[in-house]
Amino acid sequence: MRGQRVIPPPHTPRGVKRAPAVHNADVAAVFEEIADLLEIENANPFRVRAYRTAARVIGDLNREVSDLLAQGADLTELPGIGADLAGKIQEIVSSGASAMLVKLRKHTPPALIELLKLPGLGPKKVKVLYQELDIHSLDQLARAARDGRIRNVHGFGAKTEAKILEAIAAQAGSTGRFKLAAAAQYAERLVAYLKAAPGVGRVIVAGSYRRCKETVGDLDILVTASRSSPVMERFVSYDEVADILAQGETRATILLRSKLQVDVRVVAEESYGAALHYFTGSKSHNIAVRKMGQEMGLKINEYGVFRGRQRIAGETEESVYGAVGLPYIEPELRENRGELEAARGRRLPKLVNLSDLRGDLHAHTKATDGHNSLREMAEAAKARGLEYLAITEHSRRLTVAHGLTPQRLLAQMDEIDRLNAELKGIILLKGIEVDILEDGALDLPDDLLGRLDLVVAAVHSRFELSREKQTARILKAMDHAHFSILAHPSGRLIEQREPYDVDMTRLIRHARERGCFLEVNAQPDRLDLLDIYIQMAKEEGVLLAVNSDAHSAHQFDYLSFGVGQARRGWLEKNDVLNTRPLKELRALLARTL
Ligand code: DGT
Ligand code: CA
Ligand code: CA
Repeated sequence: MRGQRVIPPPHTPRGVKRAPAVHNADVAAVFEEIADLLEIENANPFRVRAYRTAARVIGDLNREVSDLLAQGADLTELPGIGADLAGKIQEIVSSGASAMLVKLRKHTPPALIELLKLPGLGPKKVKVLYQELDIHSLDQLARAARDGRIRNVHGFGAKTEAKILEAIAAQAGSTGRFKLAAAAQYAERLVAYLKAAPGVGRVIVAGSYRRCKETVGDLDILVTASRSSPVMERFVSYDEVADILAQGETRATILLRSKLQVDVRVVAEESYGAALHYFTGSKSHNIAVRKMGQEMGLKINEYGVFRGRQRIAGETEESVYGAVGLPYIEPELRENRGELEAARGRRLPKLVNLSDLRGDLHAHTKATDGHNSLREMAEAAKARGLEYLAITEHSRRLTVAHGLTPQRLLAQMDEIDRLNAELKGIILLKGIEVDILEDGALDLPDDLLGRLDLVVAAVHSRFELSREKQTARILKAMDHAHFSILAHPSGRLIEQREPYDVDMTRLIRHARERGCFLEVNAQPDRLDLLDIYIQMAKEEGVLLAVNSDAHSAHQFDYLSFGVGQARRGWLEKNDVLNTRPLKELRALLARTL
């Protein structure tokens, strides 16, 4: 068999690049995709089935169909293959492609093709999701699954919903890193599981996770226990384990089904601080601290701080820092970006906490692309201890999100007035997330914007503009009399879309001159502004708003990730606009030029 293969079709001229060998699996895949796309198009079920049958027949052949063709075999002798399909097979084998598939792909929204690639989602389900929930991207699918909206769709249920989440996570995992919020879902369940092992003291996730990095490569879990073997046994028998990569007496590494890798280390209680410091990192911070120790004649490792053979610290992280003459440094600062100098000079920031937030200045309702009513959003914000919530729908230009026209915005403003008269313990602010148009104008009339409590403005189009044009566009928007906050200032979507090219330093300086603000958007795929620019904004004296950008009532949960990002940017309570009481906030917003 082998010797007979790869005979080029007779019409292939010498020296012309040949298409790579086409295998039966390739032909089958083309037919499967054709069947899927036909099904989404509501094609005749018999036609769909014919392609599926052909895919199976070719896929199961014990000889390469390209060999058969090269030998002049008649493919219509195969079960289920008529003249039409035989012709298509010939086409695929000789050209490596199918004109029919190319045409079908052109008709189908590209996002649906992406969804189809997700294991467990066939064309029937994709079609239902598209039609009933208006889902046309992987991101929207993930959001809907997390919000529990998929289980209510006919034919789905909670189990399918969970499977979808797992499949999405697996796909995210294939890029190597996990977004912090996704990692948190796996970490929390695993930590609770490990805590139940016999003899366990503390269980804490260290590494980049503890430093609140926007993505994590793997989880590093530290456990204190008198005996390590029960912890190790329990860890490797966790029900989400796909593979045990390493297993020793006090450490093990596993791969979860989601493709997230987890390291666990068991240490004695007396080494807790030293081990936590070591495994929290960052590596560069650790090396710098160790060097300080060396200069003082100390040895620092994951078991403790030693002078000669004597252990002088290590039970707590404070004791480790104390041994080198430093105050405690918060994990989010440990990137060797000036925190050691600041610690030496006793100039460390007192970082903002989630509980410092008094309000949220960016949220959507089902009037546009959110999922809950005004009242539901207000109640959810109140339940989280917030005192005010700005409703900031998209503006008309953003048609995919059913952006508001002036009339619809006016109607919502009236509704907010009515609701505010009724609600207790929470105040809704009238706002908008207005589009910054390509020329820097805002997407709604000035007089209308002037009647709002605040104007959040954002770029949602023309990401590809040159640095010069993009910068000029946003600077001009900031000059607008009613501009309050620049939302998700860099425009990046983590691992999906790079930031647009813009001179962030100029935007920050301009914000200071105009008396306006920048956002730290807490959505897990945004976490935008980026930490280094947050720090720069702080140094320039620009306040930042840590906003959820919630599209449903439980997305106020995301605020904790926004606060994590703010902490990575060294922000203190006073650097954050929405830690201010409402009266003070109103005064600050009114100062916007
Ligand atoms: P990741 O997982 O890529 O998001 O980033 P990390 O920071 O969690 O890195 P990882 O998991 O490789 O290691 C966890 C911590 O262990 C790291 O933050 C610092 C510490 N560590 C790892 N390797 C070394 C090393 O060679 N020297 C020192 N001093 N510390 C290390
Ligand atoms: Ca890690
Ligand atoms: Ca690790």
